[in-house]
Amino acid sequence: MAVTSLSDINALGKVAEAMIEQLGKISAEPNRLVRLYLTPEHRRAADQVAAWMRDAGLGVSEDALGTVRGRLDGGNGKRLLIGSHIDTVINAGKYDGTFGVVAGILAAGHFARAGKKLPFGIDVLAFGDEEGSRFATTLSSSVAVAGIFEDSRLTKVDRNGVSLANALIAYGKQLKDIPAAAYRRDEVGAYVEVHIEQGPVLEAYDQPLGVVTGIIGQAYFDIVLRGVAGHAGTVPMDLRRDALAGAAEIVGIVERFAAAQKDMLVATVGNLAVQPNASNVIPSQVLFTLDLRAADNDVRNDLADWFETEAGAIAARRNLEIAITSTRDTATTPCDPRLQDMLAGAITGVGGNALRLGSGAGHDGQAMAKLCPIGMLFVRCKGGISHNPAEYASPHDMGIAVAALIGFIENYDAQAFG
Ligand code: HGY
Ligand code: MN
Ligand code: MN
Repeated sequence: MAVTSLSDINALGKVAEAMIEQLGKISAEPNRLVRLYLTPEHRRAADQVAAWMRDAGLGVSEDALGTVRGRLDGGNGKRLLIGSHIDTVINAGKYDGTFGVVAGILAAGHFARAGKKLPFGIDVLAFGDEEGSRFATTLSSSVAVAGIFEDSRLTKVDRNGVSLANALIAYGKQLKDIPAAAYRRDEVGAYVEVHIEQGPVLEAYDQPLGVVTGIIGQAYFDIVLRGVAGHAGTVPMDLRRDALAGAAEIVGIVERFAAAQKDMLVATVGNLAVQPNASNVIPSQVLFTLDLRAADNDVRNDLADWFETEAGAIAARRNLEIAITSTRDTATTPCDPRLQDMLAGAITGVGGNALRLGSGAGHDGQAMAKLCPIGMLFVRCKGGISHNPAEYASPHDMGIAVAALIGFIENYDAQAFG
C-alpha cells in the first residue's frame, strides 16, 4: 500500500499540482489571488474541495463555520484529523494552506480506493479562516472545531463594517450551530497538517520534506497614533504633531530592536493607514498593526512590554496620543514528539533524512493543539517565498509529501493516542 515508486510519486505530484492550479484560479480579483473567509470565492473553493472529497470516496459535510469535512470511516480507534486552510492572504501564493487540504484528500482517497479499512477513521478538514485576512482574528474555523470558539469573535467587523456574525448568516450558517462544530476530545486521537515551509531551510539542506518541532508564539497589536492635521506649507517643524512621523520613528526602533536580538524573534508592521492621507496635510492619525513572534514566550512578552514603553515615550515627546491594543496572543505550540517521530519515519520511508525545524508561520495546528496532539509535515518551497504570488512547490516534492502522508497513515499507531 505504501507509495514509493518514482512513477507513483510523480503521478501524485501531477494530480496535486492540477488541484492547486484549479484552486489558484478562484479569486476575488482577476490579477492577484485573494480568497477571503465567507466570501463567494470561499464558497466556490469549498464546493470544489467538497467535490474532490466526494470523488475520493469520502463522506462530505460542512460545519457552522464553513469548514468542509471529508470523512473516511475506519475501525473504532480515535479519529485522525488531517487538514489545513483554503483562505488566503491578499496577493497570495497558491500553495499556502491549500496543499495541506489537497494532500489530505489524496492520502485519504488512496485508502478509500484500496477499500482498506484502517483501524481508525480519518477526517480531512478544509478550514476557511486561518489567515485572518478579512476579520481581525485568525483561526476562526479551527478554534470552533477544537471547541474553543470565543463568541467575542462574532462582533469583529471587516473593512466594510460587516461583522463575522452577519457574514456567517449571509454564508447560510446559523450561529446556534457553532458549538456543534466541536469534536469531543474522546473521539479524536491526533491532528496532522501538511504545509509548505514558507521559509528557506529545507531548500538550504536540499530536503523535500521536514518534521515541524513547534509553531512559534505570536503577539499582535493595533496601534493608533493621534496628532493634529495642519497645512503642510505653513506649520513650522517644531510646532507639528505629525502622527505619521511619529509612527515612522516607532517602526524604525522596532525593526532595529528585533534585528539586534539573538533569539529567533521577528517583528513586522505590515498594515498602516494614514489620515487624512493628503499630500499637503500633516497627518493627524495613523493606525498600524504590529506582529511580534518569538519561540520563547518570555522573550516575546518582554518585547511587548519594551514596545509599550518606547512607543509611549516617542508619542509623549512628539505630543501625540497613543493607544496600543493587544488583539491576539498565541503561545508557542509544540508538536507532539510521538507524532514527530512517526512523521520522521514516514519521511525516511520515502528516502528523506527527516530534518526537524520550527515554524515561524502560524497554522491551524495552534488551535487544534487545544483539542489533541498535533504534528506537522513541511514541504520545501522555492526560495522560501510565501505570502507572495511567486510561492511554489514542485510536483515532485508535493508527490513525495503525499506519499509520506500515506506512509504515516499506514504506520500511525492510533493506540498511542487512545
Ligand atoms: O501569519 C501567519 O503566520 C500565517 O500565515 N497566518
Ligand atoms: Mn499564510
Ligand atoms: Mn498557511
